[in-house]
Amino acid sequence: MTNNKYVLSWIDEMAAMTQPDKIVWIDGTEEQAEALRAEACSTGELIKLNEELLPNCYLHRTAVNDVARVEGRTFICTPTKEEAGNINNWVEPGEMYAKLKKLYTGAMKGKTMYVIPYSMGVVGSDFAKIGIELTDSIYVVLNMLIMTRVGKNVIDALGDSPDYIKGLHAVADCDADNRYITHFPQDNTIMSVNSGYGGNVLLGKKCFALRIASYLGRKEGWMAEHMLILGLQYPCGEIKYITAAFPSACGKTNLAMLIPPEFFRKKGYKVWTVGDDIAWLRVNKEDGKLYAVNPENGFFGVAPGTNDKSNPNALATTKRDTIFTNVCYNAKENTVWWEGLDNNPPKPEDGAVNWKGEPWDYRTYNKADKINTSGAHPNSRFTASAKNCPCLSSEFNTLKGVPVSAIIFGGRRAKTAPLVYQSFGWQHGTFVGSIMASETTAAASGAIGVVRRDPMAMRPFVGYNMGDYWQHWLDMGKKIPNPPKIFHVNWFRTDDNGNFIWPGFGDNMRVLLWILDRCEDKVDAVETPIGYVPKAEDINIEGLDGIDLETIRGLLSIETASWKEDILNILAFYNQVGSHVPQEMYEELAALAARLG
Ligand code: GTP
Ligand code: SPV
Ligand code: MN
Repeated sequence: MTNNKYVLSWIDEMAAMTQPDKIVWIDGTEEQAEALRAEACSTGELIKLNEELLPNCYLHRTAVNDVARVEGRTFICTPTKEEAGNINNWVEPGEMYAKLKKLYTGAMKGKTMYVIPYSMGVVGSDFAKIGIELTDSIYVVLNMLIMTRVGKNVIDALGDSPDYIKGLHAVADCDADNRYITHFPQDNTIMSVNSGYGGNVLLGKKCFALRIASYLGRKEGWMAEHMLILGLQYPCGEIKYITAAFPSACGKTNLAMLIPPEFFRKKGYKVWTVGDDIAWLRVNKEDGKLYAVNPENGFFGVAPGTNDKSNPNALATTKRDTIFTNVCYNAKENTVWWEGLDNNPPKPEDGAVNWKGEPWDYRTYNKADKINTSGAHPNSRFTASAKNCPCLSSEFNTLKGVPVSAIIFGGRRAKTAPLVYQSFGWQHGTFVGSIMASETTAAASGAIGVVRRDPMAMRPFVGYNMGDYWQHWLDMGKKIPNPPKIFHVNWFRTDDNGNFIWPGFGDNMRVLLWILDRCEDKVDAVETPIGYVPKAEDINIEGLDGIDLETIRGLLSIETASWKEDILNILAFYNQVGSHVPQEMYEELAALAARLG
């Protein structure tokens, strides 16, 4: 497939270590993909689903101990610990390479090594970057075929250049105690071993497009962020673009595919999806604005909670050509199900099988112990092709990106954070991003529902020192002549009974409209210690049942006491991030404390 000596010698070296029986290049053709699907079905790695109801769809189950990203086993291996910073796990590269060598040696014996040449971003765009993933998993190959752009044209675009990201993945024994997700930014290298779960093994995604790319972005003057990208179309036809960073399983896919409430839909408002998880951002020289592309080619979305009402666009996207991972199986129908899809779970007599592959009785479901009693794992996912998304933006394959009017940060916070507020400017907006906090979710292994700091929703994904990352945000602000405005939202405020107050989903459109009006100075706001907050009557609640002006006032209220309490937490977090925290961040914190009194 290539004469590129850098590629060939690296593959030789990796094959000598892992010792596969054979090496197969992935060429991106449908014939090859189909043969691999058939092979995976013959070994039980995939189950082919009902061709009439779910054409070209498959079910896969990962090992029970391997269902989410493992942040505790994810490492940034820079020459010094200081470069990786205090928030990342760090091991010196030589030591990590030695440790990994033992785990990889002979790991592909009796197996095939697949070589996947892929591009993050449209081949030929200034944004695009090339990677090659070596893997012994057909599941990984088939997911990468959906999530990235794979094929001969990628290898042709690389030519004889050494400029690509090397990725080595082996499932090995899937031993959780020897699971390592490692990054060597200085070597453009990713090595992943002993896992078969999405974010740990689809190396183009979090490993490359966020951790390695954030490192490259700092070096080269651009940004890689955990952000969705959407276009909001007004009745006049004009489209404005927004990016939003929410932590894992906090609503990016849902917001990106939003369907406006009927009242707005009838007037001609529409939302188009450019991306649901990752944005690469560059300054456009012509108009001085920040432009965004989605480097991915598909969606690796959370299944539970996805239904006809919450996200019909995502549901429609998964109706063909989709790989489902760790969802519930209906053997009678040969279909899949998950909690929150509908009120009709497969019954034992339908041959219901849970995400672990065991017979399942829906009547045993216990909200307090979802992992052991639900049909689908809380972090079960669909891998679906962007081209099947009914609301895919016509700019999805744009070479130059879409101009960003607003950047939104947000988290899952039962208290403290109001429905929406606007920062005072780029520097204060960077501060707002740096102090983000959110309840942890099932997307990463570990406790769920614990509030932690998750700056810019990038805590698990910055490939270098968090303090330097904040400095990069400040530096970028100075390089963007017409920067986007920066906002913060919280869809997850709860009442005294623990129920969400804001209806969320499609109704989030109402908040987006206020945000875009602010970008154009079309609406006033109230200046508060934390930023600009809407006047309650400026959030359009027409056609919204059960929510009145008083509820909106409550959602927008600022609990001064809990903000004051947070100041010390933020200070402690900054001290933990350490000596690289920019002085400006401490100044913003002091200014916030002063405004709160
Ligand atoms: P990753 O793919 O892990 O990065 O997650 P994501 O940010 O794309 O999260 P996603 O949109 O898949 O949402 C995850 C969960 O949040 C699902 O269970 C949704 O039902 C729920 N959710 C999304 N939007 C809202 C909202 O506006 N309100 C409420 N209450 N829940 C929401
Ligand atoms: C996330 O956890 O933020 C995801 C899923 O988008 S994974 O690809 O597993 O990282
Ligand atoms: Mn994500």
